[in-house]
Formats: sequence, structure tokens, C-alpha cells
Amino acid sequence: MKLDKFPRRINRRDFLKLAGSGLLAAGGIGVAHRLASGLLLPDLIASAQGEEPDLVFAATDGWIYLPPLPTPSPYHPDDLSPDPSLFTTYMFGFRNVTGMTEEQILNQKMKAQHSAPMFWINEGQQFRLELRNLGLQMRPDLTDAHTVHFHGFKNAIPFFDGEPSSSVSVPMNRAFTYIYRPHDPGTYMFHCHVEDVEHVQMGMTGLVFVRPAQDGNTSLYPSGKYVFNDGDGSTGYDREFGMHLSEMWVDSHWADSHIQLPEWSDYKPDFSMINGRVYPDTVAPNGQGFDANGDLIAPDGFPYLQYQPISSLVQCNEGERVLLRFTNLGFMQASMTIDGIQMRVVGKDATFLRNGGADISYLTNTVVIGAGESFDVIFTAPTHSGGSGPDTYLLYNRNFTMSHSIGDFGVGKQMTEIRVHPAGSLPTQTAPNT
Ligand SMILES: [Cu+2]
Repeated sequence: MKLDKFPRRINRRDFLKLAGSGLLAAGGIGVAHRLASGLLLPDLIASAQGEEPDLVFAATDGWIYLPPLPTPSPYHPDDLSPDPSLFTTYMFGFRNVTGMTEEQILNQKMKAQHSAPMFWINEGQQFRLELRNLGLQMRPDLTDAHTVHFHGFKNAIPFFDGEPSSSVSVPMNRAFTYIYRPHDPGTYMFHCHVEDVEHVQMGMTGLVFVRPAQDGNTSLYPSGKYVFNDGDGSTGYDREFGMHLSEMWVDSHWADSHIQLPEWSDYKPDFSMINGRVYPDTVAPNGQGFDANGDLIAPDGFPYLQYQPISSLVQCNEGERVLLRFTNLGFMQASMTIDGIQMRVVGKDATFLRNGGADISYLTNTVVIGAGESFDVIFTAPTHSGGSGPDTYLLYNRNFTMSHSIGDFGVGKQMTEIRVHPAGSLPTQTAPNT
């Protein structure tokens, strides 16, 4: 929330920032990214000109739902909520506005979601992500810029890294296009890097992954889907599920909506979430796209999850290999456990666990995930018991002090379910988390 407009001395870093933001201001939406990237990266600009972005994100504020706390708190639910029957918690976040009209995009102010839209890129593919800053409806006094920073990218180009002290950020009512050509398959996460303790906690985080060049080769594994270029099918899988871990400390969210400053050293999360929800909402269905105004359509039967559209429910047939892509952009360590199923960790921080020719993947029932870490984990679904309906296993953070339970078993916790069906019950998966 600080903005030092007049640095006493102009150093190289400041010059880069000023040059970049000047171009953003001069160029306006649509052409700014061409000018800005052309200045520094003429090789990329040649191929970028005239081409539309693959993905357009809007950055803004919004409201989400979290269940009651076991101990009443003046900060939860937030008394400024536009609809206290549906939404409890103020947040900042992203929305996917790709393909929307200008009017639809502008309608999305104060309609951010958490966690941010999940997306993926193919290895070696040039990919353009346009970020538009719509501003903060609840806080017109805050003129914060936003960025998209791919956390954990090896050899990121600083200009497109979204780290605002060495590059540009996107001011209100401006747009900027990031250009990537990823070389390292695996699971990453992204977040806004402006005032990042605040903006990350406020909800500007999501999961992104890179598909390997080996994808489509059905001779190594029948599905033709792999985590890495393993050469032997060992990371082949049938279904994949992103599991983005985050936290919410409601005091700080109340403070942001009420023009107060939280004391970040008092950080104590009230909720630990998977894909922006707590149990049992984690197993509710995905959202249903957007309506004629561009607004999100809530999951069927869950109107209060309108801005938390990503389901964490894992469904699979017995015998299938299931990939869980874990990322953690909370500030606490998570110990994700499955009772009764062993997980094989094949990747860590988008790195294939193979040391030269040696297989250093390992079996475990608990994956300990530090803040900012990612894990690629494959399990084989156990044989179905033969009972009626699917067999259910729990996937949860075994650090039970991390989040509250408010009555019924597991309610409010960082937990979801794995439902294993008899062979042949479910059709082929067409998209992650479905
Ligand atoms: Cu931000």
C-alpha cells in the first residue's frame, strides 16, 4: 500500500521500472505490451505482434464464503459483505476473462475468485497471458498495481517475472501481456508479487502446470498423459487433480475491507483451504462458467461458492493412476495425508525425481509441503470393495491445529475425498479436476 513516487536517486532498477510503467501509460491497453516487450526483447516481439493473448486475467477484489468460526469473532463474517447470507470474507484475486467483451470484463470488478483460475501450458509453446487491473471496488483509496509471478520458474526472463522491484507491475485500468516459453514440465504456482505478503494472503494465488513434450505418446502409457519426459512411462497417469493450498486469516481480510492495517507478525490463519474451499465444500462440484454479464455461475446447488469455483473432489476407477499436483501458497507447512493409499512422489518443485539414471521417487502416505513448494504425486486407485457406491478415502492436512472443526467431522478443515469406483464406471477425464 506504499507508493514511493519520487525516489531520491534513480538507479538502474528504478530506471527499468520507470521506463516500463511510462510505456504502459503511453501505450494504453492493447498496444502497451508490444511496445514494452519490443524495447527489451526484439526476438519475442516479432512473433508476438498481431497475435491475441492465449489467456486474459482480470485482477480485482471480491467476496467469498467461509463457514462460521467455533469461537465468535468480530471479524467473521465481515459486516461489510454485500450479501451476508452468501459471502463472509473480503479478498483480492484474479478472474479468467478470456473471450469476454469489453463490457463483460469491466463488469467483473469486485467479482474476483479464489483460488485463481488453474491453467496449463505445453512445454516449448509460446504463451501469452494478458493481465488487466480493474482496481479495487471496496478500496478506491488503494491504487495498488498487480502482477502475475510464476513461482519456481527456472530461468525466468526478469521483464516477464512479475517481481515488481526488478520489473514492471500493472497499474489500475492498464493491461500488460506476459510472454512465456516454458522448458521445464511440472507443477508451479503463481501469485501477485505486489505487496506480496498482503496480496498473497488476500487470495491472489493459483496453480499452473507445464505439460511435457512426451504427452500424446501412447506407447509408454496408454493414456498418453505424463508428468515428465520420463522415457519409460513411469509418470504416466489417467486422471489429474490440482490441489492448491492456501490460508485465510480473517482479521487481515476484515482490516482490508475496513481501511485498517493488520499486523502481519500476528499472522494466525483461521482457515486452511484446498482450491479456495474448506471441507465439505471441497467436494462440491465445479462452477459452471460465466453468464451474459460475464459473472461466474455458481456450482449447482451451492450459490455461496460462486467465487470459489474449483472442486477438489477426486473421482477415479479402481486400478487407475491418479496424479495429484500439490502447491502451497499459504504461509504454513501442510502435511497432506491419505489414509489407506500409498502415494508415489515423482516430482518436487517441477523437477523429475531422477538423479541421472537413478529413480529417486519414493512412496509415502504423507507429503509435507512447505510454503512455496510443489509436489507431483501419483497413486494407483485400490480395488473397489464391491459394496454399493464408491469407496471413499480422505485426503487431509494431518496438522489438525491448522484449522478449525466446527461441529461435524472435518467441517472447516483442509480436507477432501477420494472416491474410487468399480472399473469402467467413469468415462475418460477431459480436463483436470473433473
Ligand atoms: Cu496484487
